[in-house]
Amino acid sequence: MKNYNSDKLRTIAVIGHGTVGKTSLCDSLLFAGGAVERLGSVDSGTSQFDYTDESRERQHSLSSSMGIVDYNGYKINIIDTPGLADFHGATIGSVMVSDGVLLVIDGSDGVEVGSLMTWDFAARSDKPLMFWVNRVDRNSADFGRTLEDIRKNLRKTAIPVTFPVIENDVLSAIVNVLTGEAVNAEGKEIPVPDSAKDDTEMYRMQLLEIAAESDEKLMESFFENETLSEEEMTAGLKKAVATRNFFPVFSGLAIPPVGQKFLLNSISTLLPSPLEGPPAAATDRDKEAEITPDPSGPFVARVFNSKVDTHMGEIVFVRVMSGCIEGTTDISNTTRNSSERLGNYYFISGRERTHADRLITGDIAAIAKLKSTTTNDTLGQKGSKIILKPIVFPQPVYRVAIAPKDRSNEDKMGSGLSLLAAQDPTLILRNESEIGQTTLSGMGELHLKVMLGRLKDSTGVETETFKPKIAYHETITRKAEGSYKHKKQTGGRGQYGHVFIRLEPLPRGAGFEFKSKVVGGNVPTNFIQAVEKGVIEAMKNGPISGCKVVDLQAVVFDGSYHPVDSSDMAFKLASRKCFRNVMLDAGPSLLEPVVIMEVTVPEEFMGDVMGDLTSRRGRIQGIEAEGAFQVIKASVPEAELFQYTSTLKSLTQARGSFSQSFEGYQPVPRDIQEKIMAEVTEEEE
Ligand SMILES: Nc1nc2c(ncn2[C@@H]2O[C@H](COP(=O)(O)OP(=O)(O)OP(=O)(O)O)[C@@H](O)[C@H]2O)c(=O)[nH]1
Ligand SMILES: [Mg+2]
Repeated sequence: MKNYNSDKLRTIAVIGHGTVGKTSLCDSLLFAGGAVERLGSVDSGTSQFDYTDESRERQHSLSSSMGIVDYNGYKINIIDTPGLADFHGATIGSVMVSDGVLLVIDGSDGVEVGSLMTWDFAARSDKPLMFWVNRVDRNSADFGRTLEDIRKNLRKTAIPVTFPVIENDVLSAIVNVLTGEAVNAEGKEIPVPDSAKDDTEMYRMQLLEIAAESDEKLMESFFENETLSEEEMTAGLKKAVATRNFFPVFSGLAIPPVGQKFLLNSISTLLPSPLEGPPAAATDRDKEAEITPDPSGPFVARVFNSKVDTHMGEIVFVRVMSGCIEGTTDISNTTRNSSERLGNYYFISGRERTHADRLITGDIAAIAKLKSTTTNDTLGQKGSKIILKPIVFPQPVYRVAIAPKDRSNEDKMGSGLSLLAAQDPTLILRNESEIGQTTLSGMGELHLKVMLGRLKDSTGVETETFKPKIAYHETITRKAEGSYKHKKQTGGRGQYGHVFIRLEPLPRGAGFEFKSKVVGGNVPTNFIQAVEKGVIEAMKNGPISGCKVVDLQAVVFDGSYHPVDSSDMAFKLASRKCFRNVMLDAGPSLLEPVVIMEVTVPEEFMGDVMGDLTSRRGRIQGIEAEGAFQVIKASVPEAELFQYTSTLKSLTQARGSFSQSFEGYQPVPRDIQEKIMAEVTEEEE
């Protein structure tokens, strides 16, 4: 593949709700742009984007994939992304490295929850955005209604650059408002149908206005001449796209391809080049810095994705944010402060890969054979300390306990899952010592299923998942004191330790304090530490449920010793027993972890979702409107939230989403405490 300079590069991430036809559209763009001779199809398993077994089996894109079109002297990188929310980590990464995004909307269904979610990704990162209204030939499709829906739910300045003409219920043309061209449903050029002339004029006026408004000079020129030259129009629209004041709307069919060339043209003319994009936020030796996209600047690249490729092994995907390198170069992974040798890099388009000999600002490439580089790392020149501001990925909210089916595979499972978790920031593996389980958290049930499928394919390890144990805590509710004498006379040297301990509750979250108020050397100072150790050990397994004990102060205030028989061990044992007895007198109670939930749902589901949260012992703390959605904030015990993702899906027809954060520990109500204690005893038995 020939080398392109930065001004001739464009990267577009194709985003949107699931199954609206993103992958099909990407395949059709490769075909229309002449990158492939045969049109790939998701339905026949020949897609250039959904080509892995897992995506074919599930009939969804499960990670991002790349395509390249050489069009009119421009190299257009197309990144297809998953529509399913479970895989939005990949979608966000792709949006972050694009010059602009293409939000695909179904011509019948309009703006859906996945459209809103992915719109948000682009909005948060300030990316220029264009729409593609797909499947406009369906009987149920209505371009005008869809446009209204976009304008109402997303942005008013969504204006068609191309629009469909329906005559006698069939698609007769796609008209290009900017160029005055049209194609019919077979993709052949035709004159603009008479029935479409009024709409063409109306949309053209809207485009003129938005172009003129983008720049004062253009506004003057518009007032003087009542129109703009073609050049002025393009310049004005391009500026309005870059500043997110204008959102061009395209339309057509992914299958069979209609309208693709108009889109490809506009990607090169309306989207900002990598050099025209904003600088990237970063730190340089811990000071804030901005990385200007400049081919002659220092080399800086962002890793936005990584995976294991069947041919190349582990590969990472990067976007070059600045600079240019050629051939093999020693570079630095500035995030990990390690060195890497960059020599095996490729441009990937569908199933094809081409060895590259140069990487320049704006390029998207796959790099093989790096030692320790993974998603969200920054690569830079040797000696560089520049670290790009990391991509913010969503917090995983679906957590399960996990174990290998064959217990001897424990280590293999751990290393396999660690690798997957390093590649996918929305997957988190933890060894949770407090509950004695390994847990895996992801975005949803399907996400974890797919990841565990990958684990099995790559390592052969099969796994089982369980409901994770809850990390209950125990505490006390009142002051109490008592003593314990550990005394044993067995043959030779005996054991003797005698302590008086007082326990007092501390505020929630305070943890543990230990004090000695022993006077007169009744417990010699050298044994005090053993007394503290005894208490700490006893606190690991509380007397009511075997859970960790927290939020109390223990004071050893008296005792006695034996000059020969006393030892650390004897005092530790005495203190453990004493603690246990005193704690049972101090009104022991069980605490449970509580999380703050922020559940975002369309208004119509608010009642059901709130009712469900309340039935989970949740306390509603507030409700706020966010566009067409309501955000319910509630504090809910973690024990009641297992697989909430699935519950919310069924309660809201998959239109709700939520995030959660740890709030703290709260006392468990009496009746429930008894149930839990019964469960714990059962488990122990
Ligand atoms: N007739 C027709 N079918 C289409 C069109 N676009 C997509 N489809 C069909 O819609 C289904 C889903 O298409 P995909 O391209 O896989 O959708 P997607 O948006 O990539 O889906 P996810 O990857 O799950 O987000 C497939 O069966 C396609 O054949 C279109 O323009 N016309
Ligand atoms: Mg897809």
